[in-house]
Amino acid sequence: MSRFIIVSNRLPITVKSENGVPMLSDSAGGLATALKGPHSKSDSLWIGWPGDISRIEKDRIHELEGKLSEKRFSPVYLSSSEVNKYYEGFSNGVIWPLYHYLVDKVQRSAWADWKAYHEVNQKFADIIASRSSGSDMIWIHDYQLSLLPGLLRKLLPNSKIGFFLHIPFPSSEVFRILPWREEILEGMLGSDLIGFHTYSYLRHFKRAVAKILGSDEDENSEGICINGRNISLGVFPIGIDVERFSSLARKDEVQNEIEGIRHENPDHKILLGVDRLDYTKGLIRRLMSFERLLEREPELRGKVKLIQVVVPSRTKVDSYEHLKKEMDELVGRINSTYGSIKSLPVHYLYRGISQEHLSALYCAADVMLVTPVRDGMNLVAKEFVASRNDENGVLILSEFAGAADELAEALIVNPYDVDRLALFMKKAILMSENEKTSRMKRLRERVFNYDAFHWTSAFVNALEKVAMPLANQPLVISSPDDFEKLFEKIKRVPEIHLFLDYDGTLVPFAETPEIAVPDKELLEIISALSVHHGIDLHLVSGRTRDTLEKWFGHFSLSLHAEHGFFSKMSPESEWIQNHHENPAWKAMLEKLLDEYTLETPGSMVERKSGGVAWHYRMSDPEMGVKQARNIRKRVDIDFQGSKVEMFNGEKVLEFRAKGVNKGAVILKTLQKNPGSSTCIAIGDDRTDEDMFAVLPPGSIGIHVGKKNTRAAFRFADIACTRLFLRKLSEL
Ligand code: ADQ
Repeated sequence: MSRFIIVSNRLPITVKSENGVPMLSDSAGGLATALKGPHSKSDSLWIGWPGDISRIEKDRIHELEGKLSEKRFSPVYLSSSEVNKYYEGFSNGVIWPLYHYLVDKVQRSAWADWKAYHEVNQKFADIIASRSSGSDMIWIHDYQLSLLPGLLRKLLPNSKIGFFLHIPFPSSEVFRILPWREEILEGMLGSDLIGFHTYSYLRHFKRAVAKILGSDEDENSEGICINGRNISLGVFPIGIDVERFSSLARKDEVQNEIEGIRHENPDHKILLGVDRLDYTKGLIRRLMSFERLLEREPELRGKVKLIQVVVPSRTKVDSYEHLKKEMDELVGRINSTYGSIKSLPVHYLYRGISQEHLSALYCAADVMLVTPVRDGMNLVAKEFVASRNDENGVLILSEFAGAADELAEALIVNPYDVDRLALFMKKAILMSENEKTSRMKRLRERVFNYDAFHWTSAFVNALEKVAMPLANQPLVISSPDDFEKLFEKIKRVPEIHLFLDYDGTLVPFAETPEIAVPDKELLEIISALSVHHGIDLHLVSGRTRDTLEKWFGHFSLSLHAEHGFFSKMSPESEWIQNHHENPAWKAMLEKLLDEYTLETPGSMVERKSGGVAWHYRMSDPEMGVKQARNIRKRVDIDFQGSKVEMFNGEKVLEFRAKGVNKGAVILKTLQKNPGSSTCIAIGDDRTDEDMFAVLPPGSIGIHVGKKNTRAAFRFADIACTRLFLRKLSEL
């Protein structure tokens, strides 16, 4: 029976030991609240690390497991060394700062913890696989587990896997600093659906995949097609439990506390900051801006107060310790410069506080400061808005928080601009009641409509809808044992027609077409195939006659140049032109392509007799795709009615006379040989699909690589093609 499985680094509970007896308390974190709904379904399971359990007596572990199992939690135990390396090291010392664009905060020592990161992700995969029925819906959370979808896909090919990244996905320019960028992208791409808080994180991810893994960037599609799989991408901004914050604010004890705070500060405007201690939260610049405000606006001294609550976090990491020291010093400096015997301008609490106290502070504040230098979303901003049933209070929000995409009615600020932030503080303090209410009303509408439950159901619904992986996918052929199955199909046939594409099928793509010369191994294979009595060998390529002649003219085989525009059936025969119109459009088209080549660094025009190709393999991937699209649009308009056909190959736009295609080569061969109709066609790109489309029954179509294809079989790479051909030549 399939079930719903949630996976996060931490389980949403804290394990305590009371005289050695394990006790569980629920955590009130945003993720725990948001996922309460799906986890309350009777058959769901939540898998994660239960935290440090070293204080639980050994013979009481089964008791802990019983309590966890009652809540349908399944533990992944981590040793202290694993926690140090996988969690504090690689996750928080490398990925966290890098994804928040704080490259100088990346811990060099944690670089070595990649291995542990990989191992713990594998440990999660093994445990999930052991608990899964094989066809579950699995939702994995966050950057600590970015390899998990890929590792799990190998163990559970038929499960639906979703992944949500709670932190930003940075620009590919920053992401590609990571030496393990391929592994991380491939890990995430094991999912069927990947969710981000904002559209720009999604774009950055898509760009990184195009740039690093070399997939074509299709701007019209919200997904990615790679490794023969379609992966959906989506924007799902996380929300909060709005009812909880709104009703907390109505509670008597909270109302009393609000009164108390106002009573103690009768003539003060209160600015509030509530953050985890983290260098991403912009704490130092926020304090500097507040200092600047007091410096510039003497009349506000003694009339404004900043309450800054900071919850300790990652206390063992050096940069956090350093930040704490810097905070202490800055608070000391501001208070000693602008404080008086009666009051201090900064009221600084370094501890976590209860949600009731938090609620009272949110309601008592005149101005809420949420000014991270980078933040995936930021829930504090939404908690503040949900708490303000009085439709009062001003939110100052960093443009670098994901929340800024949604909360446009806040005062949006660049947190690096200390002067401007100080100006915004003043503007917020002096804002009219009318403006405050009208802004807050609209903020509340957004926060209430897109709450935690909306977020969860949007993601789960999207995951339910994504296509089941592997359905109708070609069978992957990877070993000599697999080859045997193919050979079984053709062993009794006296002759097979073998059609081979060249670039991407027999040799890897080179930076420019001239470089991809056949090597010794390939020439040996071609030679063996060409003298085999049961094989009628055809090379069908987009290359020119001259090139094919130079490389393969001496073999006993048929050459088809320019996708079948020309053919040469044996070393002794002449080239024949299969299509006879004079391509009048060609000169005009070459002129147009030359113009685009000048504008597009890295691109080039390949001139052929019957057509022309525009290559953009060496161009910036995004620019290449964009320019190819522009060329297509121009050709659609300017060449309407002419006999030119255009199509996209592998980073190349091909133009040729209508009716010329590789499929026609197969049809012509079969016409000439009415008695034998078994074919094998092997190719890697769009032009080879024309061959697969016309293969007669009993034939074998093989796609090389990771794209979507109509071929029934798939080889992972060129090495596999070569091994197959060698074995075929030995049959
Ligand atoms: P965090 O970086 O932890 O989360 P955030 O979204 O601000 O950041 O959530 C912090 C939570 O801690 C809030 O619920 C807040 O109430 C609570 N909190 C903060 N200070 C506190 C204090 N002093 N006492 C008690 N509670 C306190 C990551 C990403 C975010 C993303 C979330 C959810 O970094 O960008 O919004 O995940 O996806």
